[in-house]
Amino acid sequence: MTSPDHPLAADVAELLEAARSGQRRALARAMSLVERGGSQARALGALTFAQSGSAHTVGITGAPGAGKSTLNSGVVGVARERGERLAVLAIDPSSPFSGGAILGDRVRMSDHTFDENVYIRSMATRGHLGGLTLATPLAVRVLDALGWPWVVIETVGVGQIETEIVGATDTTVVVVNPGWGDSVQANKAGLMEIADIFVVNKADRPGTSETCRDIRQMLDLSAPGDWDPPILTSVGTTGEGAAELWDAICAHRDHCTVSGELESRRAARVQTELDEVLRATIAERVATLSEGPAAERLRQQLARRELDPYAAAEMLLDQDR
Ligand SMILES: Nc1nc2c(ncn2[C@@H]2O[C@H](COP(=O)(O)OP(=O)(O)OP(=O)(O)O)[C@@H](O)[C@H]2O)c(=O)[nH]1
Ligand SMILES: [Mg+2]
Repeated sequence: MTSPDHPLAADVAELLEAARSGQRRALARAMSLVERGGSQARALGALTFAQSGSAHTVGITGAPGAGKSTLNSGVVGVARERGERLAVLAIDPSSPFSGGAILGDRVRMSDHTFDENVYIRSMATRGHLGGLTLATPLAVRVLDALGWPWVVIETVGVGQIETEIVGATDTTVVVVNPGWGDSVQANKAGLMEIADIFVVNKADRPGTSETCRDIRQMLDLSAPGDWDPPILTSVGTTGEGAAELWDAICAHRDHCTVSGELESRRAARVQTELDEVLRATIAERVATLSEGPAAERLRQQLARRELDPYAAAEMLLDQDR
C-alpha cells in the first residue's frame, strides 16, 4: 500500500525524477520528507549520495536580526546577474512552531520568488531525532544531486547546533553588526573559528570601522591558516557590499578547491555526519528500550534496590540482542 504521505523507495525515486525534471512541487515534497526524517528521508539520502558532491555550500550565520536575509537577498541578486543558479535554505532552529522569522525571510527573499533559477526553502525541525543537524546535510544532498550548483544556508547563529550546521558548509559567512566587538556573546569564539568571511552589516550605522578593527585584532590572535578571512562591510537594505561579498565567496571557493581543503573538509564532514547518525540511532534505541514493559518491571526492581542500574541496563540490552 502506498499513501501520499508514506511513499515507498520506488516512489521516492519517482519523486526525485520529477524534481530533477524541474517540477517544483516534487522538490518541495522531497524537502518535506527530509524535514520529517524517517525511512523516506533515508531513502532520499541513499538515492542522492552518489550523485552529490558538486554543489558548493555557503553558510550565512549571525545574531537574530543582523540582516542575514536582507543581505543574502542582495547576494542572490548579484549571483543571478552573473548567471548562477542558487538554492537557499533558511533554517529555523528556534522551535517547530515558530513561523515569525521564516515569514520575515519569505518577505525579504520575495524578489526571487518567481525566478526559476532560485529555489528558496525554509526548514524547521519536526522534532525527530538528530533534528536539523541531520536534516540539513540531507536537504543539501538532495539539492546537490538535483543539480543545484550553489546551496546557501542561512541560520541564526546563537547556539551550538546552529554553529554546527553553518560551520558544516564549504564557505562560512559570519554576519555581525557595528558594536559586535564590545558585545559579550557566548559563542563569539565559536563564530571566529568557523568564519571564512566576516561581514559587518548595517554599515550605515556608527561604529563600523571600529568593529572591523576589533575583528581584525581577534583574527590576528588566532592561529593563522592559509586563508585570511576578509572583513567586509555591507548595507543590506541598499545592496551595498553584496557584490563584494559574492566575490569573496567565489574567491574562497576557488582557494579551497585548489588547496585541497574543500576535499578534506568534506571528508571530515561525512565522518561527523556518520557519528551523528550513530548517536541518533543509539539515542532512539535507548528511548525504545527504556519505554517498554520490560523496563517498567526493571524500574520497580530498581526502586526496591533489588537491582542496580548497570545490571538493569545489561538485562535490557541482552533482551534486545
Ligand atoms: N539600518 C540597516 N538596517 C538593516 C540593514 N540590513 C538589514 N536591515 C534591517 O534589519 C532588520 C532585520 O533584517 P533581516 O534580514 O530579517 O535579519 P536576519 O538576520 O535575517 O534576521 P533573523 O532571520 O530573524 O535572524 C530588517 O528590518 C532589515 O530591514 C542595514 O544594512 N542597515
Ligand atoms: Mg533571516
